[in-house]
Amino acid sequence: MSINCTDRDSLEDFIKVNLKESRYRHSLGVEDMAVKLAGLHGADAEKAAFAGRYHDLAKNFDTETMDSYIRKYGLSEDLIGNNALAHSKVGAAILENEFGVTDREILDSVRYHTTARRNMTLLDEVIFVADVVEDNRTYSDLDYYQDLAYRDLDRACLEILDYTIGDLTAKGKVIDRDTLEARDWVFNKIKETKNGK
Ligand code: DGI
Ligand code: FE
Ligand code: FE
Repeated sequence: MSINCTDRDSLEDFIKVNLKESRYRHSLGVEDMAVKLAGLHGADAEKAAFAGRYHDLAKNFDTETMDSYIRKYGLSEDLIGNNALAHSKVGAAILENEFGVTDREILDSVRYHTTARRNMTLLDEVIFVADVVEDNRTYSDLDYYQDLAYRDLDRACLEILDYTIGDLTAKGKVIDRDTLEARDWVFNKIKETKNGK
């Protein structure tokens, strides 16, 4: 194991203690899918496994715990009371500050696994997509999105972002700026790649 992490055993205990059973299973599913996507698309499999396994470590915190971490690590006040957006930022802060994870790519892929962002790294894309297409997900189009993820990672990102933006819009929720920027960025990336061929 070449990834810096001061105490892997206690990190493992941390997710076992803090995650619900189904969320723990999802984490193992994201690890497996991230390794698979890394192999298919040329990302670092060891980093993909690590980021996949721990990406949701803060997901099941109660509001009080989440808010105390947001304050402790000086994260944006906008995250207060917003578990959906806060758990990825808090998760990255905990990995860095409490478990000595120093790998920037791993930390960023956890930090942006919910919203995505512009200029995503390959690892960002692997974790963002693996989160949505891992085997324990139960939505009806899962086969379609898995197949797309195996064939074309950028396209999978785009279609997931389009779905998420549509869904949040229908529910009248605020869409994070990073999500909108990610959508434009990957749309243009696909367009430019096609024009280059
Ligand atoms: O933690 P998971 O359930 O595995 O997956 P996730 O980290 O992608 O979280 C999904 C949730 O995040 C889902 O409820 C939609 C929400 N979400 C994603 N992008 C945005 C967002 N919520 C808001 N408000 N704004 C966003 O841009
Ligand atoms: Fe998440
Ligand atoms: Fe997840």
